[in-house]
Amino acid sequence: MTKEEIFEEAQKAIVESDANRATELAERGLAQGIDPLELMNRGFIPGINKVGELFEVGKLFLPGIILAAEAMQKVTDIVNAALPTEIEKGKGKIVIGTVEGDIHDIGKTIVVALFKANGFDVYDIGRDVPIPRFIEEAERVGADIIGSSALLTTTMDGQKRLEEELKKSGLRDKYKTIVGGAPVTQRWADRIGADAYAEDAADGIKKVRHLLEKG
Ligand code: B1M
Repeated sequence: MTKEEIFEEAQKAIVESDANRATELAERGLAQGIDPLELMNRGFIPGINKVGELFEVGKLFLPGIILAAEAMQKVTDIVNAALPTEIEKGKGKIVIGTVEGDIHDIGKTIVVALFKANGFDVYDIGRDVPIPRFIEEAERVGADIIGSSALLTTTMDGQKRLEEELKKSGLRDKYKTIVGGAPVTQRWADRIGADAYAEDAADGIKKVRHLLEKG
């Protein structure tokens, strides 16, 4: 199969919630030497985005998204495990989680895997994480950066509360913050006072490096 055919089939497998086919394609793509991130960005992620679109227009219902998400989770695990790892570790400590009220974590898992692969110490505190917990964990591990993910317009507010809580506790200058998630934008980051916004995992690496350089 050509690279383009794999991307096309990968997208289809997610839309059809065919976990077996999706994992087979992930393995095949990696064996053919396709870059893991390209495989996600051009194959599987467009598939899950399509699922979101079908849901939005009422052509697919919640059980359908759940099945597609399960298939997506499986391929994410396979592809993440194939990310080449930097030998040099200890480039910075990052606490990351999906905010309170939000259980979407596929994107965050990709971001976490890429951060780890690039030599950062990542403390993944999971999903549906109460805002104070982000700060507690950052204090506990001596983090440099706090990252939050939000996938719902209603839960983006948690990212704003994180900024407010940091200010209230006098810790705002101690940490850099980065926000991400499908509905999140640079404009939102500016509005709430986050230090950076990342569009995707690769952009996250760029932004985090920049934040650490700035000190
Ligand atoms: Co939900 N969901 N969902 N869902 N879901 C969306 C987000 C939605 C847009 C679908 C739609 O209507 N089109 C919609 C939100 C609408 C809105 O807010 N305006 C929606 C809804 C409504 C819901 C429920 C309310 C449905 C219901 O119950 N009626 C419910 C809410 C549950 C809750 O959280 N409380 C719900 C539930 C679910 C499932 C559980 C079934 C499942 C999630 C499973 C899981 O994550 N374990 C699910 C899914 C899969 C989706 C869609 C289809 C796909 C999300 C995804 O995984 N994308 C989604 C549609 C969409 O977003 N297009 C949808 C792929 C992933 C790789 O992308 O997460 O954006 P993403 O991450 C990217 C970047 O954003 C960035 O990098 C990642 C990699 O490139 N990024 C960061 C993310 N975080 C970052 C952090 C960073 C840096 C970059 O630094 C810290």
